[in-house]
Amino acid sequence: MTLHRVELLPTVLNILMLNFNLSICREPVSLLYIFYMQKIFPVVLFCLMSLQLNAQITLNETDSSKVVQLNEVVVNGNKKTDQQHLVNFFRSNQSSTLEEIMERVPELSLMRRGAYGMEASIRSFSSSQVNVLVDGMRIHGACTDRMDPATIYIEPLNLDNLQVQTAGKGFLSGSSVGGTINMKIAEPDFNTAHPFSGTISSGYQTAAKSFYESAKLNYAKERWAFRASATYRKSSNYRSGGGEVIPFSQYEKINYSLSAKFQQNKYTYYKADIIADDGWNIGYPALPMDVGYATAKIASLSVHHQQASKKISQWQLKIYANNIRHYMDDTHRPNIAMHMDMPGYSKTAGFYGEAEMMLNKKQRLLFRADASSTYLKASMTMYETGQLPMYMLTWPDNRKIQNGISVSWLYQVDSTTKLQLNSRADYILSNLVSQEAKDQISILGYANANRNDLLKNISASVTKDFRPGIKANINLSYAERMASASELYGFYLFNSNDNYDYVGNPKLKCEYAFAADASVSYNWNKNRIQLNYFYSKIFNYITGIKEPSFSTMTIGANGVKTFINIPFGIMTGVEASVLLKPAPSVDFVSTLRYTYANDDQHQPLPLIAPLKNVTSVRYQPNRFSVQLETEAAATQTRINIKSGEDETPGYFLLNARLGYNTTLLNNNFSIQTGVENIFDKKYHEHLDWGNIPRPGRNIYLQLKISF
Ligand SMILES: [Cu+2]
Repeated sequence: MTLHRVELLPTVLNILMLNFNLSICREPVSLLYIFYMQKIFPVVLFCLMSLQLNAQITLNETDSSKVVQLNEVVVNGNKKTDQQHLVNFFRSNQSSTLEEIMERVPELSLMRRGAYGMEASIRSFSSSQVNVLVDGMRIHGACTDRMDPATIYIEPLNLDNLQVQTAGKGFLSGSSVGGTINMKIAEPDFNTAHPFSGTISSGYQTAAKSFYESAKLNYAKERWAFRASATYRKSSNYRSGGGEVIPFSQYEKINYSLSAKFQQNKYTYYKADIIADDGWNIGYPALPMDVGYATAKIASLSVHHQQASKKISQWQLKIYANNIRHYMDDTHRPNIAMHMDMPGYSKTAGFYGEAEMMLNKKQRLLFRADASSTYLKASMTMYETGQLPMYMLTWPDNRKIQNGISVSWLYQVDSTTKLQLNSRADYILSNLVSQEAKDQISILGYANANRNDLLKNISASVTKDFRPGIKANINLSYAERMASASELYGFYLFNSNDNYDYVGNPKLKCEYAFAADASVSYNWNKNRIQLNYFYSKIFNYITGIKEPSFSTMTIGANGVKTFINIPFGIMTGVEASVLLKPAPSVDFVSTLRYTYANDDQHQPLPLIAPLKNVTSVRYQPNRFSVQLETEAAATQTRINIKSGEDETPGYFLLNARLGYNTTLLNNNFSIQTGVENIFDKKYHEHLDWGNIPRPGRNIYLQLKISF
C-alpha cells in the first residue's frame, strides 16, 4: 500500500508542474524555485500526509472569544462542532493566505501596505493595543515600519485554528486594551488510518500570476507522531480592477514546519515545534521601501497533561524562543534621493504555564503565568553621494522583560446562568541596553529612558439562557496597555501614511480602558442570528502630534511628530451575523460590522473601517459545490485629516466559486476554481495605505490530493 502511494507522488508532482509551473521555470529568479521543486518538494512529498489546506472556518463562539477552525478534514477524531459547516463561508479559496481568511472574520480588519504583510486589528484596536500570539508565544516583528506582523510567519497549513479574544477575555494572555489573536499551531496526529498520511496542493491565481504549492505529511507510530509541512508562494505584481499593474506588489516566500509529539501515557504528552519562514523580494507599494529578505525561526518545547478525574484537570508548560531578521531594500525604486540600508532584529524567549483546577462541579479556576524577554534593534545607514555614510539607530537596542499572571474564575450558577471573573497583572521592565542607544535617546532630552510598569486588568461577565434558543452575554472590563518600542524609543521612523517622521517618548503613560460588551443570539434548528455591541473608552490614548522644533530626517517629509497621551479616545460599534440553513444542501451566511471612533475633541480617530458586509450562499448537493459571495463596504467619510486620511468610496464585489471532490486511486482528490471580483471593480479599502487599488478580477484554480 505504502509503495503504491509513493509511486503516485512523482506523477502528481509532474502533472502539477506541467500545468502550472512551467512558465515560472523560465525566469532566472526561479532557480531557487527549481531547486525547491526538484530537491525539497519531493522529499516533503514523500512524507506527505494530511494536508489540510486552509480552510474551513468554524465559528466556535464562546461568549467573547471566537475560534476560527482551519482544519478542513477532520482526521483526528475531534468532534465536529455545530458550526463547522460555516467554515466554507470564510474560505475564499484553498490557497488563501492567513490574511485573506482573517479579513472575513467580522471582528478583524486588516491594515494594508502591500499585497503581503497586512496587519490585523481587532475592532479597530491595532498594533500594540492587541496581542498577536503564536500558540500562546509572544513574538515581535523586526520592522520599524510594521511590515512584518507576526501573522505573516504562519501559513494556514500549519495552523489548527485562529482564536480571537475580545472584550473581557482579551487580556488573559497579555495586558491589552484591544484583545488577543492567537494562532494555534496544528499538532501531529495519532489517529490516522495509515502510519503515513498527507496532502499536497498546487494552485494558480491570475491577478498576480501567483503560484501556491504546499505539502503536509503526518507519520504516526506507537507513541510517536510527526508532522511536517511546507508552503511555497510566489506572486508577481498584481493587476488591479481596470487593468493597471501595481508596481512593487510582488513577493516570494517559503514556510516550513516540523512538529514531533511523544505520548508518554494516557494523560501526558510532550511536543516540540519548529517553524521557519523565509520571504524575499517583497514589495510594499504604499511604502517608499521594499523588503530584501525577512526570516523568522520559531521554536518551542511543551508538556501537556489532562486528567479529568483530578483536581488539577489539565495543565501545560511551554518554553520557547524566536528570532526574526528583517532587511529593507530601496534598490529597486526609481529616483531614490539617498540610498538607505535598514536592517532590524527581534529576539524573544519566554515560557508560560497554564492550569485548570476544578473546585467543585460548578466552579473552575484557570491560571496562567508567563514571562518573556524581547530584544529589538534596528538601524539605518544613509549613503549620500560624496559624503561619509550616516548611521543611526531607528530602534535603539532595547529590551522588554514581561512577567504576568492571570486567574479566571468560572461559576455555573444554575442551568441557565454562567458567571466569569478574569484578572491579570503584568510587571514590565523596559531598558535601553547599549551605551550607544542611551546616548542617542539623550539627544531627545531623556536622561533616563528605563521604566518599570505594573499593568492591571479585570473583567466580569454574565451569560444567561433565557428560553430555548436565546442567549445573552454582558461583559464589563478594565484593561491597561504599555506603549510599544516604537512609541517609547523610535527614532525618526517614517510614516508614509501621513508623511511624517516619528520620534518616541519614553515618558508616555500607559493607556487604560473601560469597556462594555453585550451580545445576544437566537438559535433555532440549524439557524442562528447574533448581534454584538461594544464600547471602549481609552484614557491616555497614545497618538502622534506635530513637534515644530524638530527638523525632518526623511527627504520630503511634512515634519516630525512625537507620541503623546491625549485625554481619551472612544471606540464603539456592532457586529451582526446571520447563519441560515434553509435546506440540507444550502447554507446562507451574512456578517456585518461597523465601528465609530472619536478622540476627546470629537474628531474621528484614524484608520477606522467603514460599515462592511460579506454575504455568501452555498449549494452543495453532493460532490459538487457552488458558492456566490458578495462583499460590500460603505463610503468612509469619518476621517482624520491630520493623520493623512481622505475619504474612501464604498464598493461592491461579487465572487463565484466551484468545487468538486472525488476519489482517485484511493486518494481524495479535490479541485476548486472560481472568479473573484467578477466585475473587475477598481477599489481600495479605507485601511489601505496610499489608496493603492486592490486586485481586480482574479481567476484561480487549486488542486489537492489527500492520502
Ligand atoms: Cu520593514
